[in-house]
Amino acid sequence: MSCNLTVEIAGVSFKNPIFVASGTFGYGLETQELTDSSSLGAVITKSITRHPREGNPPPRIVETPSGMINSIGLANMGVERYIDTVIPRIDEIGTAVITNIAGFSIDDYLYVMEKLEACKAPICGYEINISCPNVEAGRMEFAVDPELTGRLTESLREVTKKLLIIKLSPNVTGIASIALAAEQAGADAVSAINTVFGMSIDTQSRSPYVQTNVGGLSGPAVRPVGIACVYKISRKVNIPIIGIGGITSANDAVEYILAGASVVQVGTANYKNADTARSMIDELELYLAENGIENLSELTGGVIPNE
Ligand code: RRO
Repeated sequence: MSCNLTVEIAGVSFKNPIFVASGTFGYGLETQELTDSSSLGAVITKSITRHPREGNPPPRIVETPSGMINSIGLANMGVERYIDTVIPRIDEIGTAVITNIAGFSIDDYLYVMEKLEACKAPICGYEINISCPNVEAGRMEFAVDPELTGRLTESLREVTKKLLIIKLSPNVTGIASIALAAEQAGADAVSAINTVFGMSIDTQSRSPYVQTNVGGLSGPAVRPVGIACVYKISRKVNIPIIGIGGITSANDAVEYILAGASVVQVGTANYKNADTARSMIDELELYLAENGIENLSELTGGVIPNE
């Protein structure tokens, strides 16, 4: 039996639903010796900002039970250099590229997007990071406020016809309300989740392991959090949901899809093995074949909730 893994989000077609998450795959060029990125559904870049950023002081990563805490602080090359050095090489990635944008004001986000639109960057869309847990200035201001999320989404929608995805934070009381605000303002999809606030302390030195004390927790430890967020969002919005958080196998991806995700992103697992996402594609095809499912879309939202 042949299974159809292709998925469409707002008219953009992807060869399969296995994407790699922002911040875990560089700009899509650094991993070429570690995996075949051309077989992935899409590559999401590290967040790009208006100006280059050094990020937070080290240590900025620590391993935790079934996961890790990061406090990178949005280190990136800035939009100018991204356009000069990465955009001309996008073809080498061999699959759809979605550029992740971060900022501290609506103006910041607009600046980066307008630059990319002006140079006709051959990317298929944008993932808008409103949910970085690791920067003090305007810390998650957009992610926690439906009105601000709506205003930002609306402003960006006016600038691009490309795919517009809003990446949500789990560190809020009502993630579905933020997703709804994004949908109503014209977003094509939402991604959920970014990392969960986390802290880990060395009991000898009494110092937190990351320099900023608190960071963002990711990996299998957060998978049930991500699945619950996707499930709650799917009850409130109609646009596609991109599931993220602790995915290490096709089975994990299927859990997200059953909860309501149309596609998924593999993040922290890339640090262990950058070939993880690629190897999940065959695994997913096997799952579909074994379960007599011809089209992946039949699975989306297929959870049978208890009464
Ligand atoms: O760079 C980071 O510290 C970071 C970002 Br932008 C983000 O969106 N999520 C995260 O866990 N870390």
